[in-house]
Amino acid sequence: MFDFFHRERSDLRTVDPARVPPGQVVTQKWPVLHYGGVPKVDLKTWDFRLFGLVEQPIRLSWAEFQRLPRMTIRCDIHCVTRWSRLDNTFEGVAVKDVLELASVKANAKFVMIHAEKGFTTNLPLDDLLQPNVLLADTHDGQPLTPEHGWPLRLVVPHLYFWKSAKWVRGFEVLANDRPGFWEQYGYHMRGDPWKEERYS
Ligand SMILES: Nc1nc2c(c(=O)[nH]1)N[C@H]1C(S)=C(S)[C@@H](COP(=O)(O)O)O[C@H]1N2
Ligand SMILES: [Mo]
Repeated sequence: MFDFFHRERSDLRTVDPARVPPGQVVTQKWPVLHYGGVPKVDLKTWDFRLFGLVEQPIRLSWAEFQRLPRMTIRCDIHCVTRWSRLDNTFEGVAVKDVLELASVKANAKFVMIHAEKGFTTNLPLDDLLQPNVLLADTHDGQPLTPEHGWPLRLVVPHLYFWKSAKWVRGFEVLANDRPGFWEQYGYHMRGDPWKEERYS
């Protein structure tokens, strides 16, 4: 039988089953998954844009982004392809702080995330406003590697990891939901791993 007191003391490889959503298998590695190639990014021309249903459209340079207040989260990753990676540390800027810069309009309900090379993913605004949702540039104390999204990726710990867009470049605030890249192929519009919202 599972004994979490023993695990806390000694056995880091013993996994608390309550932390693993249905249908998931825990891995110690961090797989790399994305469509297409790893984009080449130039920080001199990089920007992050907030547009759509906002009072004040915003364009942040990399230097401006670096000046925003930072925070660290510890979270588990759950990929729809059935691997989970526990205890990740990400550092970056809280998404709710970034959205506040633009002040979203009263009828805003959804956000389309835009990343390099036209990758998109959609999610409800309420999910993005959760306090531990981050625009992250480090993982476990190191700068993100290019294949994991350097210079900046979204991290939405409570949804399947395909919502956590790598190489993110902007948020488009919307009144009505619209499917992003994987969602157009049938992936779920929200993607809660605890409800196994894999496909629509
Ligand atoms: N820009 C971009 N972000 C993306 C993807 C992608 O194809 N392009 N794939 C998503 C998917 S399906 C997953 S599972 C995670 C994988 O992140 P990782 O490679 O850091 O594990 O990135 C997500 N973010
Ligand atoms: Mo994925």
